[in-house]
Amino acid sequence: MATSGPTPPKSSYGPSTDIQEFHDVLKSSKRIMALCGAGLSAASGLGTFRGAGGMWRNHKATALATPEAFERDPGLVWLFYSYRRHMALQAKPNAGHYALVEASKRMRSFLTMSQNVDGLSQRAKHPRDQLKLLHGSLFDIKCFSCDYIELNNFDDPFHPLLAIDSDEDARLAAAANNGESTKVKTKPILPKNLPHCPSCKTGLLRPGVVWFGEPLPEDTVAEIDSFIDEDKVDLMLVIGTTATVYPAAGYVDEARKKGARVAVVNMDGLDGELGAASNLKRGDFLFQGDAAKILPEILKPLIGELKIPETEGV
Ligand code: BV8
Ligand code: ZN
Repeated sequence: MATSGPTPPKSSYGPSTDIQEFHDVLKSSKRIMALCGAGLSAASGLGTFRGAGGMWRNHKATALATPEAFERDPGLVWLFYSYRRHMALQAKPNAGHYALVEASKRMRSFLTMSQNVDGLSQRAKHPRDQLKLLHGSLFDIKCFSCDYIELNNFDDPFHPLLAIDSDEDARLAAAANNGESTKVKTKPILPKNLPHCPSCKTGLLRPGVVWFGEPLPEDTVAEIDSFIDEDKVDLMLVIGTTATVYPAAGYVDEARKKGARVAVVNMDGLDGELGAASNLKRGDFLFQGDAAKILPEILKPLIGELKIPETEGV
């Protein structure tokens, strides 16, 4: 069946990459959600999970992010998180974080869900009730046995035994980055010498992050579900994430069911791993590149010219 006339424009059956088109959709959007991952903090110099092969001292990062790993060798797991606390404290929020903050201040019904535990959105003063931390924070400390929790502990190191000689780690990460296997002996730390819970006295303290196999914070999930149940969702931004970890990645389809268009901001394109956001279609958007550069651009109708605050509010 020969179809006469001009070939239909490319976006007629795939995601659009046209910022003007996106601006029109943004201007007519009343309720927006955003799902963020490690790529949002990449421009701040923090490695992603997939970056450096997702390895830390030749340990698979995801393998260390489990209660089983903590039971097996709490010292090793603590060194992993102490390294990430140290790196996150050295880092600064970037224009991507600040663009989301401005958008949230200008639109109350703009809800940001972050899988990041690095604290950078909080340090960019993201309105707290519009920021949902799905996987906890490196800077909250919990007890492995009782429900003791200490919020916002920024001690670096958290315990003298967990001091990070970041040059050693930077050397190792660099070696891992260019695929060199790094035979590193991490000095074992005896559990009895690790920080214990001031409340039950017997439990080991642990980072306040959600490990694989652990449920997300109930109150956070309830707040997100009530936002989704409340009304139509016009736009779902999927920023710097492979969207392969659940239930976080499941919110992309949840928003779709509420009528949302999906807009992906990622260094990778359709040939990359976009997980739950890979089935992009007509009406959706794909902006390939650095979130710190793209977010201020695509959110301009809402936030105007983004001004990065000199000092950082902690
Ligand atoms: C649970 C905290 C049950 C710790 C993290 C359904 C199907 C399949 C599996 C499951 C399922 N449901 C549950 C599971 C199991 C599991 C899971 O999803 N497994 C996956 C691997 C298949 N889920 C769980 O275990 C969850 N819990 O299910 O509990 C339960 C229920 C009741 C009672 C008891 C138990 C808990 C999951 C949470 C785990 N914790 N983090 C820590 O950080 O150490 S997950 C962690 O990994 C991150 O938080 C994040 O979620 C994920 C990493 O993904 P990204 O952030 O996307 O990073 P990544 O490196 O992958 O990608 C970076 C992206 O950025 C790339 O696309 C890259 O191209 C892009 N990029 C890079 N630079 C830039 C950029 N983009 C823009 N600009 C740039 N500059
Ligand atoms: Zn305790």
